[in-house]
Amino acid sequence: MSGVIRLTFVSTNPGKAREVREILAPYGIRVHWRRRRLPEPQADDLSTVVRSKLAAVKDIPGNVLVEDSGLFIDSLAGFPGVYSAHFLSAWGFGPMLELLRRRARDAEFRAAAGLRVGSRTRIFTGTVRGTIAPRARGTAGFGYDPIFVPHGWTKTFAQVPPAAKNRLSHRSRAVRKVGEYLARRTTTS
Ligand code: ITT
Repeated sequence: MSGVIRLTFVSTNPGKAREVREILAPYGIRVHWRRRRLPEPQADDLSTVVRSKLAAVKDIPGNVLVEDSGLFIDSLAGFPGVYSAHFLSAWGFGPMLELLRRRARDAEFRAAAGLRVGSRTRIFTGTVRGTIAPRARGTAGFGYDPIFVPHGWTKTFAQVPPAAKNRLSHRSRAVRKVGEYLARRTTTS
């Protein structure tokens, strides 16, 4: 069977929504962004937060996607991790760059995407490793993109076009699994 697959992505973050839409387009999936703040429990792993987000979108019909993500810095024991959004809006890049002047700069972005199709829910994850730049560079993207340099690159995520980030980002690795899963379900049903 061919045709468009429709999916509602629930998030407050327009940058995430733009990326999810672009990543899923090649699978014939049309993404409708619904802006809604979802409860985030105190938890140190993304999947727990995603399960809670999924529980809060039960009223939305059809295929529904939620996502939780963060920047985990090795030498800071994974901080800011699940607190990434809050830490950045409260403090900006300054304190983190200061802390890393004397520490190792290795880090990873992680994403967990939670999908509900009918009565089934599935969680797909993705990561990308890199280093934290000494200062912010670039204006593309959102969040920590100006300070994250993926392994093998010299530029930050904020210095490249969206398509380049989407080729290897944590979000693209998680969300492409969503695309493959939905496309497979549609062709086999
Ligand atoms: P939701 O409504 O979807 O929860 P949010 O922005 O609050 O939107 P999270 O709670 O998942 O999302 O926090 C993720 C934060 O991690 C995000 O706000 C950024 O600060 C950071 N982050 C995650 N992915 C990123 C990316 O691809 N580039 C830059 N920063 C990212």
